[in-house]
Amino acid sequence: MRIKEVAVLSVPFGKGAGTAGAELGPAHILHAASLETKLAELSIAYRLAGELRPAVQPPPLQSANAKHLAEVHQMSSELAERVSELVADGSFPLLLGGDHSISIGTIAGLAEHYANLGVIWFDAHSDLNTEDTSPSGNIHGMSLGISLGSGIPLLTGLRGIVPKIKPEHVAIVGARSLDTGEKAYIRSLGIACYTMHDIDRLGIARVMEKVIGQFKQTTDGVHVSFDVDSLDPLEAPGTGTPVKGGLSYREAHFALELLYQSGIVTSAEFVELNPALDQHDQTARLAVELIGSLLGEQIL
Ligand code: 6HN
Ligand code: MN
Ligand code: MN
Ligand code: MN
Repeated sequence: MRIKEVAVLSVPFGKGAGTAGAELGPAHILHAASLETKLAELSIAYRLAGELRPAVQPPPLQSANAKHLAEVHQMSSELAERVSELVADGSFPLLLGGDHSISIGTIAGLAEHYANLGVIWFDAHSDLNTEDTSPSGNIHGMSLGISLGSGIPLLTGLRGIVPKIKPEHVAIVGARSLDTGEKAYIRSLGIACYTMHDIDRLGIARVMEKVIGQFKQTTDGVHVSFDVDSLDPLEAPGTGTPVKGGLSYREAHFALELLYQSGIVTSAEFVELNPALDQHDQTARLAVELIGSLLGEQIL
């Protein structure tokens, strides 16, 4: 990737998740785990672009099964605008979450610049629920579906582009906890979903080669949405919805190293770090290391 400058934007938002604490993520990535030290080591241009913190409490919105819809809507629309500005500036947006509902805003902002945006969704889950299928009502479990145009019109319609992304430009990596409605959705749209079973069978290298092959000719930008619960909880305990049997330390690094080498990535976000559940900032430190791999850190 030819990056002019990485622009780091903090999104301390946790109301899309069922467990509080993800709003503390950016502070821990920046301070406890020192992202700036890592970025400085990489000899790439970067700047801290501040944080997105909506000023006023929005009036509540009616919804059948979507908790904190008003807050998620307000955050998403402000984030979409900020992300769009960062891309217009020629920057590589690097978002620090926050829970995974922030992707709704991130992808809405990116979609203004990329007609064929690819999205690589590292996650134990697929976040493809709608109000009708969600077992929890937590919007962080709906964000990929919303970006694909399915779900609450207030959110799918952000910035007037519906859908933001096409099913053939999505790849989910690391899945191992899918709800019934999500499985049906994946099958009916033919979404590329590399489960942990696939990763066990093929190896992470082959999986990432397939993803890169899927996107290389057909997308005009690629966003990496990295939910830290894609990682095995033994490596990354600091997250609200941990699921056993996830990506190992090296599988995660290797996947991101391969993405760096591919040169296709144009933006990224690291989400679902919950410092309140972390152990001695282990997960925050791993997130910073993984950002290093995605941005070109090499062993030798
Ligand atoms: N995430 N599928 C579950 C739900 O409540 O919809 C879990 C979602 C987790 C969302 O981790 O970003
Ligand atoms: Mn997620
Ligand atoms: Mn998840
Ligand atoms: Mn979660």
